[in-house]
Amino acid sequence: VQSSVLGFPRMGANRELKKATEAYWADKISQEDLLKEGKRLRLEHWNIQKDAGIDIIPSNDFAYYDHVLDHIQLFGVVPERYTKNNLSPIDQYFAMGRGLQKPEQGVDVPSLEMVKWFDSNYHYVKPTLQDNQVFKLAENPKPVQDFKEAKEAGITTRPVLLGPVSFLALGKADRGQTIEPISALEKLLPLYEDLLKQLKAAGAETVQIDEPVLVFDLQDKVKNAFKPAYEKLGSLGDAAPKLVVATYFGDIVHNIDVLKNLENLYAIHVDLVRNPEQISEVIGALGPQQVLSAGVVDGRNIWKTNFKKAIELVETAVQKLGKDRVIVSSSSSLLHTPHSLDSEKKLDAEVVNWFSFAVQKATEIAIIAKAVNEGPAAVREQLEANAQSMQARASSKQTNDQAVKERQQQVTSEMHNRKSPFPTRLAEQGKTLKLPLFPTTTIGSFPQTKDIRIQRNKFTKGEITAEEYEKFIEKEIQDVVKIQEELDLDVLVHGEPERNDMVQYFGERLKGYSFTQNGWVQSYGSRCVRPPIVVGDISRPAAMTVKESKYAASITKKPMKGMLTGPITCLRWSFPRDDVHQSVQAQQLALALRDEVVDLESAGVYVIQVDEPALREGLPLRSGKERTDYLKWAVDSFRLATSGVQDGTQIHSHFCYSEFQDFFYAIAALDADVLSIENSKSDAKLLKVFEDEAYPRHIGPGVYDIHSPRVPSEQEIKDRIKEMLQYLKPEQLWIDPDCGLKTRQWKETKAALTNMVNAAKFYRSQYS
Ligand code: THG
Ligand code: ZN
Repeated sequence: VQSSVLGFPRMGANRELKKATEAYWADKISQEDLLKEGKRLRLEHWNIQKDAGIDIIPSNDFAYYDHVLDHIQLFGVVPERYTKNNLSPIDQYFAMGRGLQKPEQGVDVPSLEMVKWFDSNYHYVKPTLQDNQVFKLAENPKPVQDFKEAKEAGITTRPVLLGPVSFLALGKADRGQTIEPISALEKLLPLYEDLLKQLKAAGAETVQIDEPVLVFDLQDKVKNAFKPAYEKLGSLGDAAPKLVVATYFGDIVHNIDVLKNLENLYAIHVDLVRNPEQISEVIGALGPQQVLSAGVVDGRNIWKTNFKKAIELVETAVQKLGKDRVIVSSSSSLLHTPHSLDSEKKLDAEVVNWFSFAVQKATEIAIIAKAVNEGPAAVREQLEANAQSMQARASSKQTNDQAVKERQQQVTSEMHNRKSPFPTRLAEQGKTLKLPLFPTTTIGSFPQTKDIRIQRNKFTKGEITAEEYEKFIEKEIQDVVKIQEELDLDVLVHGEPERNDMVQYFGERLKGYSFTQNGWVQSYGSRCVRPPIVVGDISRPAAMTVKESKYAASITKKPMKGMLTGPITCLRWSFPRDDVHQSVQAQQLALALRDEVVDLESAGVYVIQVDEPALREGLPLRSGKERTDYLKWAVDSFRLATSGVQDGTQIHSHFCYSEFQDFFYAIAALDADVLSIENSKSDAKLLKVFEDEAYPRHIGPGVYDIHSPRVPSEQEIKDRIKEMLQYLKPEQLWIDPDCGLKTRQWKETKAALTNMVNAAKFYRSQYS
């Protein structure tokens, strides 16, 4: 068997790529310097994999912003608004990724749309097609360049391409266009043929073509597109490299028929971490020569691979296919894991022995391949150490907390319900909160100024004392409360100056969690997150947010809103455990948050917002039992977290997206008293579902877009409210921005909120 990696993280051990791209954007380094840094990182990452003993090393997995965006440029799927200013290729590329405003040169283009990559926390740029889309292969295409670059360094790589069906199926028609992307397949295929020939001419023997959409339930026209497309690409024979079609993040059994009889495909890669059981059907579908690439090392999580299980799985394939027809691989690209454990100096010695980041995973893959090739004796030491680590983790005190397990057994169905139905609660809340019609609020965070980040860093490094830091935070809260009172907002927030990231902050305060120093994972473009790691049963040793919220409530007469991240979002934006079901972890988080909610209430905070922006993206990729099960336990965990309070306490939740069509029942089932949702960029018609379904509770659809510094006028906001009132009852409507204000500056924030409050007051006077 050979060993392979489907893709490697791009940022570098210390986020060098982030630093270089941001420096380039800020005109601090030249384009040449940026490209040089990219080249250095690619070489470093190839060498890491080579040294780990990987036989098949990927190229073209590197991207300066996003690999889908690379393909957008590679095939010339560039809308005219980005071509007309004669930008250099890389500036055009970044303009599509992040927009470009250069008023002095008359350039002002927004970015292309960015969306979540399958069910991960990575975002890709959506291919955006025109009705008369013309494709054009870039000169000196990047996949060929990168292949040659590696070859010059003495490494023959396997280039990675996003396959034509996935590239189109993941795209959309440009604004005002009606094209169905997949209908352009025939026009696109010749470019793939050309590209494959160029790769072959450069010396590539195999190419990895990713077709991850095969894990979805596919529309017929997409599904039917596969066979002819790959018959065509496969028919190039020796003029092209051999094709490895890669799928990940799910099983492909329901779509396996499209791969059957495609004898010209050299290999099929499947994710055997998510769906080990698909192995027999996939093997059964292979032709007599075809190779199975077995993804047995998790590309989406940080746990050490269980060598015994992985080797057994690979052996199953070897028994049926022979060693020559099996490749050992990562389940998906390692993009979703942090770079290396080597830079973690502060991790608990016990748990660090359970983890494996990208660099370590490459070594694991090589060891598994060696064990299969040469027999277990060849790697006895590694196998023994691995078995010990597995054993230690399973029986560790940090993994197992009896008290948490017992508490979970005592969870009853009543604990998922508020004391009274909404009308009763509303009446009580009216007494406690005394809010006007069209109440105004914000989503929670206020601008995270440079000063806040500096002070937090100083505190983390021990340069200021806890008391000094606390004083600083109190002062920030005072300022934010005062500003909100001056703006005359109705429900205030403390502004979250003490928080880094909405998930990391809670991870750092919960037992059962571990967090890294340098475990960065790319989220989009140059932006990274450091997901905390669920290592064991979760509980709350002490209140997490009460001090700040209580203080904030104590310095104002207006209602103060407490701010928490919901159980599903905490779980999905962490690295979860792989040894217990996610529903169990969600319930543990819910119980911890339930205590926090009740403590906030006891501290005099009678409005509590529990954010669940990741609820929607956690929806399993295919419809069916898994999805219905998820919705049940996800909704239950939110309800468990929020149902411990009295009727007079108002529960809010916030959602950063507006596709409610297929998801409405889950949102309604949360039973939150007030929902705030992102709506400012979408058609107000989307709110119709609330009317159609007679949604009885309160809703604050964002009245302006916080993602841009632009200040909306009072009139614009009034117009927006007017549209909303077509679908929502006046007594149901809250007035708030689209999302948190953390990334904004104070100047535009105050101006926008002033206009927002005035617009609310206008309608208040109209309706009272
Ligand atoms: N937190 C986490 N995951 C997320 C979001 C989040 N996933 C979805 C969405 N929000 C992604 N958005 C962002 C926005 C900003 C940043 C990262 C993801 C960001 N990161 C800083 C950077 O890369 O410079 C690092 C932040 C830090 O210092 O902690 O700005 O909100 N978990
Ligand atoms: Zn939001």
